[in-house]
Formats: sequence, C-alpha cells, structure tokens
Amino acid sequence: MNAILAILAVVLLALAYFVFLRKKPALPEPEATEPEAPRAAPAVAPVAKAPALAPAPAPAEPPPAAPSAPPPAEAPAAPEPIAPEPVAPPVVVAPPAAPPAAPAPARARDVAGLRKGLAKSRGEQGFFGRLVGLFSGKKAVDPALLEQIEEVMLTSDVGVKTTASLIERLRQGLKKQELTDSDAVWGALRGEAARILDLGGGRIGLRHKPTVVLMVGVNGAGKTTTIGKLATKLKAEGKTVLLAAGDTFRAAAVQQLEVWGKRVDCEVVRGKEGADPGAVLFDAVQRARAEGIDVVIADTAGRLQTKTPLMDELKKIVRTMGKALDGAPHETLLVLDATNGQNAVSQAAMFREAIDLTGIVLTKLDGTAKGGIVLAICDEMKIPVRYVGLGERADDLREFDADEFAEALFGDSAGDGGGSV
Ligand SMILES: Nc1nc2c(ncn2[C@@H]2O[C@H](COP(=O)(O)OP(=O)(O)OP(=O)(O)O)[C@@H](O)[C@H]2O)c(=O)[nH]1
Ligand SMILES: [Mg+2]
Repeated sequence: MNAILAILAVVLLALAYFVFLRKKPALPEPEATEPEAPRAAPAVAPVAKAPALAPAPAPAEPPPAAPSAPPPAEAPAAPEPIAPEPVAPPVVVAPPAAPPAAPAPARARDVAGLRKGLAKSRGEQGFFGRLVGLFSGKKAVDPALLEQIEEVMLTSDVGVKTTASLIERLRQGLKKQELTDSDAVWGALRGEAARILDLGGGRIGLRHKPTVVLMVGVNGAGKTTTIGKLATKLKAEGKTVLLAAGDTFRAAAVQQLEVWGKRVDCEVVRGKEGADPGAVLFDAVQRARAEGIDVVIADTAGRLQTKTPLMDELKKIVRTMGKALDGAPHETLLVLDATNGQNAVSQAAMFREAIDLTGIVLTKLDGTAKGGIVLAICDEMKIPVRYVGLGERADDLREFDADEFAEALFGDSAGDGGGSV
C-alpha cells in the first residue's frame, strides 16, 4: 500500500513539475507581441514619425530585422497600446529621398477637355484659329505664308524671339525642300511647338514628407485659387494637405484660403494679421512634420516683381522655410496670368533672378485668345510648366503635358476627332 502511495506521489510530483515547466517559457510571449503595439498607435509619437517619409519602401528594409516576430496583423490584439520605448525605429530606416509611396496615378489623356478650356485661343479670332485660317483650303506653300504665320504669332504673345526662331526653322525646312506643302508646314509647326513645350513639366514631385510647395507671383495672378485647386487634386489622391496662409498683409487673403480649406477639408495655418509671413510658414512646416502631413502648400502675398523690398522678403521666406525643414521649399511655383501676355515673361525673369523656381502655373488660359504665351514662357524661360488654369472651379487645374497640349492646339487627325487643319 505504501509502495502504491509512494508511486502515486512520484507520479503527481512529476506531473506538477511538467506542467510548471511548460508554463514558464510562456511568460515572455506578451513581451514578444508588445513591440507591435506602437505600430498600431503611431499617434503616440508623431514627431518621431516625420522622417519616415515614403512609407512604401520601408517594409522592404525592416523584415530582416525581425524575421521571427509574429506577423503584424496580430498587433491590434495587443492589450497595452501605450508601450514605452518600442520597436518603432525600424520603420524609420527609409532614406528621405526615397520615391513616393504611391507612384503618380496615371492620368488619362483628355485632349477634348483641354480644347474646351482653350476655346478662346482655338476660336476663329484666336491664335490657333487664325493659324488654321491661314492654312485652310491651301495645299501649296506660297512665300507669303511664313510672313502671315509670323504676324499671327507676334500678335498672339508668342514673342519676338520665339517667333523669329520658329519662322527661321520653317524657312530652313522650305529651303531644304522638306516642307513641300501646307500639311508639311503645319506638321512642322506642331512639332516645333511640342519641342518647345517639352521641358519635363507636369505634376509636382512628392518625394518628401512633407513636400513643401511655395506659391509666388504678382497680385491677382491666381495663387490662392491655384492652391485650392491643387489641394483638391492632392486630396483626391489620398494625400494629407496643410495650407499655410503666408499672405499676412490682408485679412481677406487669409479668409479666402480658409474658404478653400473648408471646401477641400484641409487645415489652414494662419498668423495674426501683419505677422511675419516667414514665421507663419515656418510654423506650418513644423506642424506638418509633427503630424506626418504629406504636402504643405504655402500662399504668399502678391508682389510686383519690380519692387525690390518685396522680392527681398520673398528670399527671406525661402530661407526661413529651409530652416524649418532642410531642402524646403521643394517646389516653388511661379503663378503667371496668361492674360498678362509678354509681361508674364518679364515677371518670370525677375522672380527667377530672386529665387529658384521649379515650375510655372499658367492660369486663366481660358480667358485669353492669345495662347501663344505658353510657347514664349517655355522657350525664353526654360522653366517647366507644371499646371495650367482653365477656369475658376476647383477642377479647372490641369497637369501640363507638352504633347497633349500641342495636340489640343494643333489637332491630330488620328486623335479624338479634333482634326488637324
Ligand atoms: N478664368 C480663370 N480665372 C482664374 C483662374 N485662376 C484664378 N482665377 C481668378 O483670378 C482671380 C484672382 O485669383 P487669386 O487666386 O485671388 O489670385 P492671387 O494671386 O491669390 O491674388 P493676390 O492674393 O491678390 O495676390 C480670382 O477671381 C480667381 O477666381 C483661371 O485659371 N481661370
Ligand atoms: Mg491670394
């Protein structure tokens, strides 16, 4: 009996020991899952998250760091969301210059829509309408044709310099017997236009987080409206956008931006009336960094390119933004009013002298019959056109595409029904 009891006791002891041993190693498990918690709660440390721009490439790097960790999908189950110094750093591995998470969404060509916006320039009395008129019903090329083309260009804001070089190229083509009929001349014109416009313009780059975009230009060029339109576009792409009211001269200017902010559902950073614009923009960039915002778009007061103190202030604004974030502003867009004609070219020259410009937004192209200004700006300034404004509505901003633009103006028989001459 005693022996049986002894055996039972041994068996019980062995069982208890076995159970105890199996439980002990289970203890570290909660710790192993903890690191996932902070990923699920990024809002805890927003500032640390700022350099982790380009979230897409990051996952490529971290996996080797934690190959044995449980899959992140389990993270939400973690009970303590406020874990102290977790494994967040691996996410920061991505280099700042990495490409954006989502590549630029492919944009459908819309030549017909562009033509609608350019209706005035394409109309009978407009730049291209008049050019078409020169060619209609004409097959042979007579010597007067080049002179007539020249006249239309000069009176349509193409400018003396660009017109002269265009006409000279056509003349050479005629001389070498390359342009034997009016169709060939028209084709050459279209080709020349596409070549001049092709400066790699179009959509702004979003390689940084935040990407800081500064809008500059003379009074009434369309800066604030363009900001609203651009914010609309970016929001539709799923980007977070912060607007910065750097036009602190007029209360109405801030209000105008705030109206856009409400419409587009973007926060607006503003200072007091008369505040230093640089300080407001500095705050905005800092805030965007802290909150992990994708794009900051900064408005500025309109300024005459001939007023030196105002242009000096602009230089200071740019320097201040660079202090808030190294490399900012990443895009400095000069907004030009297409109805200003040749004056827009001289504005571009003087703004470029003061600060580095990364692109041009040409507004109010819908309001001019002299669409030739696009050619003059591209040819003389060699600054890429990023967007064109074709109206006052939020969706009246179009990414500029040289080829599409040339097609919209000069037509393409194989295109969307626009026809050529
Ligand atoms: N038709 C047309 N009107 C435009 C376009 N872009 C802007 N506008 C109009 O131009 C006017 C001036 O636009 P704003 O955006 O206020 O210009 P701004 O450069 O911010 O002006 P300031 O702040 O005074 O320097 C407004 O009435 C806009 O609706 C465009 O592409 N087409
Ligand atoms: Mg404005």
